[in-house]
Amino acid sequence: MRLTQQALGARRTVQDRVAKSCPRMGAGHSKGRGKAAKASAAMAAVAGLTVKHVPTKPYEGQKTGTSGLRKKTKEFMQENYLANWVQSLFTALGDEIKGQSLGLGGDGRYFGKEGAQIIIKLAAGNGFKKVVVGQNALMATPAASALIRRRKLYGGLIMSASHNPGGPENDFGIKFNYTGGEPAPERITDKIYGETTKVSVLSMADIPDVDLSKVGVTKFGDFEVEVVDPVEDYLATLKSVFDFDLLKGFLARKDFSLVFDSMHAVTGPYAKRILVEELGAPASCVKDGVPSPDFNGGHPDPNLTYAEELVKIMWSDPAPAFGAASDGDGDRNMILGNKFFVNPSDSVAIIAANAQACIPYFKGGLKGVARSMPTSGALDRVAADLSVPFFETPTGWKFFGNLMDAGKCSVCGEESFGTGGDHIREKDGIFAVLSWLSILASKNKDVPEGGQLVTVQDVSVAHWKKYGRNFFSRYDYEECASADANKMVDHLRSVIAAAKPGDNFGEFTLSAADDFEYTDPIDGSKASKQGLRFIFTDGSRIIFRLSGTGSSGATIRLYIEQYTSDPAKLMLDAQEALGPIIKVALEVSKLQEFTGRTSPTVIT
Ligand code: VG1
Ligand code: CO
Repeated sequence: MRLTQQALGARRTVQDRVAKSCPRMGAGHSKGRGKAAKASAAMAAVAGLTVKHVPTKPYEGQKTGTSGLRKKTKEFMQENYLANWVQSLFTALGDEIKGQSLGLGGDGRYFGKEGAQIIIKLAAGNGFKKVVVGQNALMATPAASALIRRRKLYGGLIMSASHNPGGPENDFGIKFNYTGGEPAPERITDKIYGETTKVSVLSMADIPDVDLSKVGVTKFGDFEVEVVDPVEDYLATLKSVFDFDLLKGFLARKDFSLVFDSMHAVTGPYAKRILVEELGAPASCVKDGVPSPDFNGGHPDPNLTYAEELVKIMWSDPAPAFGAASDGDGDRNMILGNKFFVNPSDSVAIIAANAQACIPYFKGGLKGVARSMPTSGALDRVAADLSVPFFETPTGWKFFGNLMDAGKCSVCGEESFGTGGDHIREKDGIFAVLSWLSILASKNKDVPEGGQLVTVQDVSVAHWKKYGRNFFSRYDYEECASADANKMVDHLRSVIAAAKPGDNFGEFTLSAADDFEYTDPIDGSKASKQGLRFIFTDGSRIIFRLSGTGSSGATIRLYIEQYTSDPAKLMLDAQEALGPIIKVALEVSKLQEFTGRTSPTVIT
């Protein structure tokens, strides 16, 4: 092993940190010593490594939300904050991890590179044999899922706060994905939380920082770190799903053009490799394709508000035929046509309806489909039409994993710009883009160049004509005071408790009102309090939820849905069509009264 000057410097840094943290050992830590002794016995598993037992004290509130632990970057940068959570995870997993391989990467946000070094030392110190890490600590969330699956890793850690802004003043996050590449289920995240409340010692291998800028293997005794190209395994997975030749031929058409907005986040290198190098699109089609630690000061959330630059391009004249954006970690997507927005609830339904005909991976038909509860019922209609099983899960991708593992779900999605398939166990922004391009390629197969191209809008309108349209909108009220949001939720609970089927709410008649509860059909686990629902006799719905991904305050989400099969109404603007039911939602919740907010921060 060669140690560079930099690495030697880093070694001192680790030791300094260890020395610094020792004085924090108070009376409460005497118990920790006993644990440390136990830990050091177990550490013999990886030969040739010295493991330091760094005393630490629990931090409050290290509780996993909808998708991992997300906090302000500054909180994460406190001494041992990240290490405490990771150690708690490894402790929760127990002996299972000894001698295993761990995947690692992140969305490139501020503190990710430092975070990777801490995690590598903890992985080695806790008995992992190997860490497979993306070059420069980069790895899109769907790519991490693909990596875990392809390389049969024990699991992986993804450092990301997804669509939340990054940088020292904003957010950082981490989550664990399990052996199948799926986000850890609640039984694991609950265990991690339990450990974070009592963590007292960190087992850190005494090794220098690893150079993550170069692809290759570095060994420390029996432990090794492999730095990999973060696109490679993911690309191989996508090639097993899509017909790359068909896509390449389609993108070569002179009458078709596209723009992909990476929003200065992780998908830049993916879009360049996949769309440009593999599929032959011009390099100029990738917008803001260099990952930046603070996403260039932006909010890497692909919706009509935060991806406004892309929206401007798609509503200009002449506009490209196809536009897409993805979020910080590459699992969300927004699909646009020329002056046309595809609602994500429609997107998953349209992909499901066309999957068998247009995407080789699904050519045998779909095993089933699933959507999160607040997502519109457009997918339900496709499931009924295809006669395949349908599932309604709570918000968060972790609930789809069991269904997919059991072979009951091929395509699934969430209204929050999440779409995916069972090729991996995460939502997948580039999968959605390639799915749409496959649909367009296949529908335009017989259209001669210069002829009338079937557009994104044509595909969507044809879908509504066949199935009817589920108008859908989501109002987000970001960073409300938590106390105000909780009062509103309490109020809604009391309304629900008193409500009876047949009650009138404006022009709508109540069919049922409840707090959504889910029982996993595979393992029987229950998730309760997953969203307050008002379901009306015409199938319209009003849903309220508090976000579980924010890092401060409370974000209230209001979801509104109304179905029509009336051909005269199909082309209405969604906000216009939903006007009356939105009014009911605001009245019944007294949202303005409780929060003082007169308008939402983001409308989808
Ligand atoms: C939000 C979305 C949810 C999504 C989650 C993680 O959660 O509503 O559908 O799965 O973010 O997506 P919440 O609890 O804030 O509503 V990501 O791209 O942030 O990992
Ligand atoms: Co994301």
